[in-house]
Amino acid sequence: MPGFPFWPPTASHYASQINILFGALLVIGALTAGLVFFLLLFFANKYRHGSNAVRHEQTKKTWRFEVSWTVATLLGFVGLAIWGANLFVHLYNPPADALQIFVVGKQWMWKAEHPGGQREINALHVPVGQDVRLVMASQDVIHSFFVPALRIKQDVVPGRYETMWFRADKVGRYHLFCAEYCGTDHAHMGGWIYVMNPRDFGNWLHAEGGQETLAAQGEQLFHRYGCSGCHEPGGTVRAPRLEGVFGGPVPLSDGSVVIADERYVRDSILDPKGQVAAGYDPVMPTFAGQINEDDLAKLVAYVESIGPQPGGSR
Ligand code: HEC
Ligand SMILES: [Cu+2]
Repeated sequence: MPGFPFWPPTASHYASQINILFGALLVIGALTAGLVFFLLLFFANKYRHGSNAVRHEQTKKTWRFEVSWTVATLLGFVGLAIWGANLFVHLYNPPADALQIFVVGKQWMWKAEHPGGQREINALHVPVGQDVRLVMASQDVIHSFFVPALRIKQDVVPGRYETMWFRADKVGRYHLFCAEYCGTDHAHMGGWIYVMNPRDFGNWLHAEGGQETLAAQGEQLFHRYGCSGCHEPGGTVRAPRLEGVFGGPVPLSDGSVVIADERYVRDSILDPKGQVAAGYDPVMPTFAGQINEDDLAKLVAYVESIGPQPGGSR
């Protein structure tokens, strides 16, 4: 519905779907409320004090009618719930080949780190028509990453990664906000999402680039923080090699199995005793409070980069 004046721009496929869902909710809600209020007023008038409506006669039982309209509205609203849940689940199941960008919220800015090492503040450049996956963290308090034009909003809670994805389908510049009150300058925490055609995006990356990739920076940190001392051959401690770990199942000492995603790697660094890899002693020290979100993103990108290689094995 182009030009509908109450909507922010609609810049993704997902956003159009949300529009349709919103329209359906509005129409069905209005019809249901309209019917209820119509009946309310109709009967209030019919049986008003002094009207000559028949009051003493009990009409025949109406249970068929009551059951069918209760079931019909129930089914209708359960249907809406399933429709909405479906869209919601879609938002948290990114395609495997999505472009991955780390986003860190802090008082009072959004910082983004691209795989090629490009960094930006209060701006996010993305190519049109490509799946983009955001891995988001907060450096301090709860923030909320909100892009009305993409119809995405995700709270970012300190201490854990949140992920979300989108595919913008319209070139342009769209507002980015923080939608969770986070202190004095909350109102100014925001910026722009720049959706570019792929060639412009390539040029932008090139112009911003010239540094090392996120994973290469992560590799340096891997040595600087002493991770390599344990995780590479020749270490004094018996620790798992991290090559090929990412993306695969990891058996834990408590018998459970988890998939090694960004969140797992992050937790392994900040809270190593929380999930101990099976067959190893819980001797890894915690790095909580020593590594900031920017560096964590780099370390995670590094561990990810040495994950399963195409055609390689664990
Ligand atoms: C003192 C030695 C030591 C240091 C230093 C160390 N680790 Fe570990 N790490 C271990 C051991 C032992 C395990 C296995 C037990 C566990 O899961 O806690 C492990 C587990 C892990 C895992 C989970 C691996 C798996 O197979 O599931 C990751 C990821 C990890 N470490 C990353 C790091 C990073 C990144 C650093 C540096 C910031 C680091 N480690 C520093 C000893 C160490
Ligand atoms: Cu905020």
